[in-house]
Amino acid sequence: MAEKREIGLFELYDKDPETADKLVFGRVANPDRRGFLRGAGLTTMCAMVGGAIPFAANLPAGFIPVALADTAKIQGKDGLTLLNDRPLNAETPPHLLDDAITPTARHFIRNNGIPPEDVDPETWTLTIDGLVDKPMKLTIADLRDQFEVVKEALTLECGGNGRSFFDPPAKGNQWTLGAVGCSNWTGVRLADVLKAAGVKDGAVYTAHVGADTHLSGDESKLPISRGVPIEKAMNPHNLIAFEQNDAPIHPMNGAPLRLVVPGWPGSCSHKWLTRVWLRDQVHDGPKMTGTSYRVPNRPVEPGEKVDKKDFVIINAMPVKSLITSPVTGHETSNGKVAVRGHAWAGDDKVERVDLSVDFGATWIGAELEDPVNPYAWQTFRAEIDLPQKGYYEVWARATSDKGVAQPHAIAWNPKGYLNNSMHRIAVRSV
Ligand SMILES: Nc1nc2c(c(=O)[nH]1)N[C@H]1C(S)=C(S)[C@@H](COP(=O)(O)O)O[C@H]1N2
Ligand SMILES: [Mo]
Repeated sequence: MAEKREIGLFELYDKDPETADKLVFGRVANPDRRGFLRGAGLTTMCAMVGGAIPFAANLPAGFIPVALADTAKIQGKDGLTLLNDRPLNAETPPHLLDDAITPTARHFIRNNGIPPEDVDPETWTLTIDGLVDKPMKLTIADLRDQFEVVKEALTLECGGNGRSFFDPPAKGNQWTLGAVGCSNWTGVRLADVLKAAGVKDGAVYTAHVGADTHLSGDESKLPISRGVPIEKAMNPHNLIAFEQNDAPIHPMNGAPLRLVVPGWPGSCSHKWLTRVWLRDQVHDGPKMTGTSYRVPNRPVEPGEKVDKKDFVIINAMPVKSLITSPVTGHETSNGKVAVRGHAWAGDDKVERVDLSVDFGATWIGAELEDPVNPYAWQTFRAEIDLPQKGYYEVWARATSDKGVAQPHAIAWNPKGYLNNSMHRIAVRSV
């Protein structure tokens, strides 16, 4: 239903609830109540929430039924929470991220524009140009034939994951915890392809281009084009991927070809990839400049105004962990709680994960697995005794091999990036 509209339902409800109501319910609602809902609009709405809405007339104007926001009916995706429909943004509830390898159906989606339709993997090409000795144009078959094909589990996290906890709030997608995943990706090493093209001396930065289109419909504009310093680009774990979990990439995760640049903001991992351009300067494409994917060069007060010139590009993502079991709100009747989750640390390795059930007074070291390969998240687990009946919180704190640990509080920044404060879940012993 999103295709023919100029803007998304969420944005429309935000900006113009009356028009949104008219579109969705087939009539303009009363100022406070939707009144006598009937006709095609209501039928459509009932179909979308999966049943009749007996009290539809009481739903205040401008309210989107929660069921619509909660169940993203995106083909091939399962249980994601929809944050926006145009562009499509959906995250995964923590308990659905329990697997060591994130199933494709549960990998989050972050789109900045409109994905290409009817992509043909047979005719898709990737151009490597700019500061290279031999510019190249490669099909996916060429990539498979000419380069070593590798498969790795790679952690991908949006730079804005955790933004919804910012106070004062930061504009943008209100990600809670689930703009992260660790799927298996199969492809060729970006570094191998760049080496084959011959990186010239003056190349300092990559620029990534994809086939998605700008929300405005303006074909001369790219929705996003970011890049990384050449040193990061040459890291052997960056892949030009054509498979996700041993199958074609999900259309919303960048089919048929995407970059996976693990450890850095997800925005470096360009989807629907058509071109990697080597530049003699820091790339200045859309979402690369201004305050996009940038943070102040110093700690700032929550709410502080920061001059644009004091923003720096985010490189590696910070150390972080996520409790994936039990689900928050869990009740235990045997005085024990088995805790499990994953931890990751940008370009570094996680050295330990500690858990607390007494609001951080004491910590229990969790069992921590090695990553299956560099840049895969690491699973931790522990069984904890709860001393008496009552309410507890489980807090998780990962520490990297550089000795850097997750903070209690958010390091606030104007655009809401890099929230790696500890994950807390509620548990009751009953
Ligand atoms: N072409 C293109 N690539 C893109 C984006 C996009 O909008 N267009 N979004 C980026 C951002 S901000 C993130 S966090 C990741 C998300 O990858 P996923 O949607 O596969 O989870 O893709 C990145 N690659
Ligand atoms: Mo992102």
